Amino acid sequence: MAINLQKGQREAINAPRFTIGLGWDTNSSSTGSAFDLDASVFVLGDNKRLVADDYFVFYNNLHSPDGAIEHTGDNLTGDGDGDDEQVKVDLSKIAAQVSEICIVVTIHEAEARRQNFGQVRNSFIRIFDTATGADILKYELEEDFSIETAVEFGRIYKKDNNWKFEAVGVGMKGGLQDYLNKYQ
Ligand SMILES: [Ca+2]
Ligand SMILES: [Ca+2]
Repeated sequence: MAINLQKGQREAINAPRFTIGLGWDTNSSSTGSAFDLDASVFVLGDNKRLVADDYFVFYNNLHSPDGAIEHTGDNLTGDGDGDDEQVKVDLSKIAAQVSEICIVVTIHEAEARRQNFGQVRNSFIRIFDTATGADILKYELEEDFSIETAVEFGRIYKKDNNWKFEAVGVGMKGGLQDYLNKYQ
């Protein structure tokens, strides 16, 4: 059974290959235009910067160069229960200098479409064992977001050679470029 985390809690990930599932529901009728949320990961070194530019894995760069991280593709609507987008991680392939994987969700063209996380419901991040499908952990974002257009759902980091997940749930008004400015 999955462990349900609260904001700020941490939990070990004891699986060499795991999948990060992200889900959300939106109400496009409230804004009149399509609502597209995007999951992205920033693969960072000890200095909290991208290991290299192409370690920014998102809908236009689905694989990290070491082959450890795979984004399974862009979901354009968020319709339905369960994971809307997924990122697979294979720790056996991960580059030695990687110490953190930061997972964010942004709203595509949020400003032009006048959309924000105040209109997003049922958002969660979960991690399961890719090989067995067994649930490891889940974090449902219960925060009442309003003007935020980007949210860091969680981060996975290496400590004493073990990998752990932290439920972050911190939003901001901005987009992918702002995270790139921070991590590049
Ligand atoms: Ca998307
Ligand atoms: Ca959904």
